[in-house]
Amino acid sequence: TMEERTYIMIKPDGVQRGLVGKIVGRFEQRGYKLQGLKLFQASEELLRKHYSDLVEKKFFPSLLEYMLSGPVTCMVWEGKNAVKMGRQMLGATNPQESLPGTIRGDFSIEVGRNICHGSDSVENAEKEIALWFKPDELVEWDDHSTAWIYE
Ligand code: DAT
Ligand code: MG
Repeated sequence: TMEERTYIMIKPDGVQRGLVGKIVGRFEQRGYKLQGLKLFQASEELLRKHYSDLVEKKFFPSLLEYMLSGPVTCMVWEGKNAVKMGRQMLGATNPQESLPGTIRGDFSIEVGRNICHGSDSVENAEKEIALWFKPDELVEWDDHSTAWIYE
């Protein structure tokens, strides 16, 4: 449905490399609606929850160090098929397999510096939004371009 939401996060490398505006712009220009946006320094506790399915992986310590190395940019984007389209816009997890035209395919080379995160299911999107945002940080608003984006 049009109300589907996804959690997209620009990782510390994306922030440090000055890619926040470009990445926000891609979701805006596609027609997704911004519901929340903040620059945020993650904590280890939060990242252990966010990546709870990966804590046993051998790359987890380096993933944790990377994600703690500087601020991230947290976003909620809303629109038709936001979760699936969001993943498509990010590109494959490993930038060596990400197609040109995707965010990872255009801006990154290695899996350990892959610029961005996107929820992988509607259920996980709602969990991640609740994990990274307080309810009053999300805004309900009328987007007047909706009628020009959806038929
Ligand atoms: P995604 O970020 O595409 O959802 P994921 O949830 O499987 O991928 O993994 C989360 C992050 O962990 C990923 O963006 C980069 C890192 N990662 C995943 N697999 C890795 C690997 N084999 N080696 C190093 N880092 C990896
Ligand atoms: Mg994932």
